[in-house]
Amino acid sequence: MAPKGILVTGACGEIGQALIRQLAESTNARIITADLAPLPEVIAPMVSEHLQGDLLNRLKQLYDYDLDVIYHLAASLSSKAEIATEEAHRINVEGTMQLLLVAAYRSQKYANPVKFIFPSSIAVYGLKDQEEKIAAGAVKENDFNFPHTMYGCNKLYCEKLGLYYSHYMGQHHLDDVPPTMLDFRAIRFPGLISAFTKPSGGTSDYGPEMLHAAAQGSTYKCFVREDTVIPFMAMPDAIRSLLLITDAPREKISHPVYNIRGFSISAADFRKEARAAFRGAQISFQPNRQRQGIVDSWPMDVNDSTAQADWGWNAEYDEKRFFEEYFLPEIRRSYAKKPSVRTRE
Ligand code: AKB
Repeated sequence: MAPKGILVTGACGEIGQALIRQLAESTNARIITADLAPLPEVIAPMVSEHLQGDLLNRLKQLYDYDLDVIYHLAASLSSKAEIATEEAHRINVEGTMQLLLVAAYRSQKYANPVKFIFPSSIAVYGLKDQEEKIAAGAVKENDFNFPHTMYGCNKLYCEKLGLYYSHYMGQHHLDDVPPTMLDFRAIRFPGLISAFTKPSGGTSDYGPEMLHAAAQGSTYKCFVREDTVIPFMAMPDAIRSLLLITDAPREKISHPVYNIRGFSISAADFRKEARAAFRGAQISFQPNRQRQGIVDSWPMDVNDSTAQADWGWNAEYDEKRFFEEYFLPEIRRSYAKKPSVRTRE
């Protein structure tokens, strides 16, 4: 049966735009969106209704919608959240908490568990130093849950809130007939890279920023060291993971939160790829202490075997396929008409 209503918060962000395109193509559900900003013109026709403004001011209205699935993408990302911690807490924690209450209320009232899909992040991990980071390798979900950032703390806590509202709220699991609980599912995303949009406010942004700058013929000063390694993922894989976890039967979801990975890559290797693809790409390294500290606390890689086992996850794009079959062809197409783009075929 087709879902009745899907809510996407943070609809104007990178994941939001890519997800809405995919949902509009693959479902006939009513798509309701929310964001501080108006929807981009190309996205607006795909959406039934857009709630513009602060999510926390639109909550009353949200209780009235017939929703099967909520993709709660709105967030203040790691670098921005470090500058405005209180605002980040309000957006990341208070916003999530209130939306969980909407989902919990609807699940119980209509005895139909609303699926609450939550993008968490590698920011929930906190490695002490380079030595620990290298020794840790690909981390598992329950390891190193000691975030160094406000954003990481917010994401980790919201994972716990999701587990609470989907399993334990009111301790009704101890009753003979517990009420229908919402269905919370979370994915910890690595850094994401889209060929169509550029990120802002995050710390993994140096990867996509460098590649987009090279494609546009602009110079780029990378704010982390050359030897920095964290996992990244192609945006189409990220969208596929959201749809896969949404569609997985509930009994297959053995964990409230899953790691997923695409490929781990160093900042130096991003530059190598950018230079090979775009003649004369001007990329230098000028590490920023605070932002470097954030990525140094994130793992080099994550272990996603639980997602593979539970809902058949496997990234389609490794590093080679990412550049050759997704990023370079798409970005060449999208910047093709701009004379400043000098590409090497
Ligand atoms: C960020 O850099 O804050 C995000 C993330 C890794 O969650 N892209």
